[in-house]
Parts: sequence; structure tokens; C-alpha cells
Amino acid sequence: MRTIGEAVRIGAFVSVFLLMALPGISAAAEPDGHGMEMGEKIFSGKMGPWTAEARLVDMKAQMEKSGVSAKTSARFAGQRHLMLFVTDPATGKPADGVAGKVVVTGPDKASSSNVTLIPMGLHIGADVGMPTPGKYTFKAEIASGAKKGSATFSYTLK
Ligand SMILES: [Cu+2]
Repeated sequence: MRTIGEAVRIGAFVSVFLLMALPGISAAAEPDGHGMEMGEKIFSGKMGPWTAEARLVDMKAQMEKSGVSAKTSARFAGQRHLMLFVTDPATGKPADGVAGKVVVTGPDKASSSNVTLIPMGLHIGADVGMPTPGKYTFKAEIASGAKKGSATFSYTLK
């Protein structure tokens, strides 16, 4: 089970390499370096009082693009980075103080997990192990104070 501390370190590492890989473009659009356009959009819709967009980044492919060594990028095989952008519809701005968790059900037991979504700049996110092709279902639950939201979405890994 991956600890939160480790997820933070990897997230910070990902932010750094994305800034290096995308000079000026996404980095300017999103100060934390995880550009809004990164990865694939896998959900967009309401979560309780908020609107949310979920994106999934192929970490190994992203690493390869950034020009790190094959040895380094190979460490990210089967890993995806799940990003959830939560917006307050009243202001159009990122919602404050939101955190949550996601239950991931993959095609087999080894590809199923529970992950904690932690604040990462303009989104909350987590690394998700997706080692096996097939359908993955994500049950996300988020909260901020007394406000709560949830959504279920899925993605088929080829
Ligand atoms: Cu992130």
C-alpha cells in the first residue's frame, strides 16, 4: 500500500518534469505544472455541489516524452495519475479544501485498489496502479467541511 508521503513525493516529481517537458504552454495555464490538458478526460459532471473533471495521465508515456532515462520511465509502467479538478460553479474557481478517496475496481484483484485524493495545486490527485488491460471503474467520494459529492466513472485500458 502506497503511503501518502510517497504519493506526494511522486506528485512533486511529476510536477517538476511536466514543467520541464512543457515550457510555457501548460505550465503557464496551470501554475502547479499538471496542465489541465494533460492526459485523457475520463469524466466531466456534477459531484454534489461542485462540478468536476477527471483526467488520467499515463505516467510512463509522460516520462518518456520528458526525456528521462528508460530506466526511470520503466518504473512508472502500469501507473496512471488520476487528477480531479473540482470547481465551485458559483465562482468558476477551484473548490477550496476538497479531499477524498476513490475505490478503483479493475479487471482483476491485482488491479483494484483504494486511493486517497490529496490536494496537488489546482487539482486533487492520486497515483493508481492499472497494470492489466480491461475496464476500470472509479467510485470517487469527495468532501469539504459538511459538503459532500460523489461520482462513478469508468475507463477501458487497452
Ligand atoms: Cu496530481
